[in-house]
Amino acid sequence: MTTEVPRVGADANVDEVEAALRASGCVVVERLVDDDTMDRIERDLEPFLDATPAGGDEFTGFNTRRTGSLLARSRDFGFLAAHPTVLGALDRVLGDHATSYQLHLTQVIEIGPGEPSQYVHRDQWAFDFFPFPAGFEVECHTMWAMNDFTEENGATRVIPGSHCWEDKLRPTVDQTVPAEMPKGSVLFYLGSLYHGGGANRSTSARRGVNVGYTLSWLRQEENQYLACPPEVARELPEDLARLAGYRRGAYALGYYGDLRDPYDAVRGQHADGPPSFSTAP
Ligand SMILES: O=C(O)CCC(=O)C(=O)O
Ligand SMILES: [Fe+2]
Repeated sequence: MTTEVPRVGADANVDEVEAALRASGCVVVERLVDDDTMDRIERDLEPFLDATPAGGDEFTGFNTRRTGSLLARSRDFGFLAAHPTVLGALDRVLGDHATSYQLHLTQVIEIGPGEPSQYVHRDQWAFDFFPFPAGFEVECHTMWAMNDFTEENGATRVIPGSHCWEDKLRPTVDQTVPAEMPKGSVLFYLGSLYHGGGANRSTSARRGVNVGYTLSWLRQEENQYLACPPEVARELPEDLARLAGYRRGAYALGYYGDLRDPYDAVRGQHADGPPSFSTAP
């Protein structure tokens, strides 16, 4: 029998979120942001959501739309991406074994009515199925409910505890449980957790804001330098631009030009100013 998804309230401290995430590979933090915040982000993104085509294969979903570049397309999105509870938990589960972590992808996933369940997978398979050592977490995702997530409308389905399972298994949907949650809640799940999008048997779309994070020495799934180029990143708070990838991932990783730190490109200091490579990443 599969256990339920652990859940905590919005007032939970980082220790509680970390403990659940380490034990189960997933956790829901209920109503971490208010409805207005989700509504503002949805309003910013509405034209892009409407213009997004459905997926072109079974994995992305023929009745599912994925709208990316969220940093560039919604000012309020940054509040989700850098929410203190999220960064606090990531500092523990990713930041404990890497110099830093970065955004991996930003997307609204809208599962339309009639979409079947997505196949159950590990997100870290994106790294060409490299067999990372068990317990060495390279990726963590958040899925924010833009509307209520129910079993009927396609709430993300997870297998709590499966982050400890062997790699390259093919669990079935009946081994999963739905991460039901009210609007404004967030589901955390490690890149090693077996999960998948749920089937939408309702008559309306399920919208979730999926923000992934990965160790800074790995390639990002969504290319942030194209999704959020320096002239756009310049409008963001510095910490957020750095989180997007405008910083070195370790001592020498990601420099450009004459040993410059990537954030210099955001500042527009390529041509002059002292070299910045000697500083900490
Ligand atoms: O939409 C969802 O609930 C999950 C989607 C997912 O796991 C994926 O596309 O990798
Ligand atoms: Fe996934």
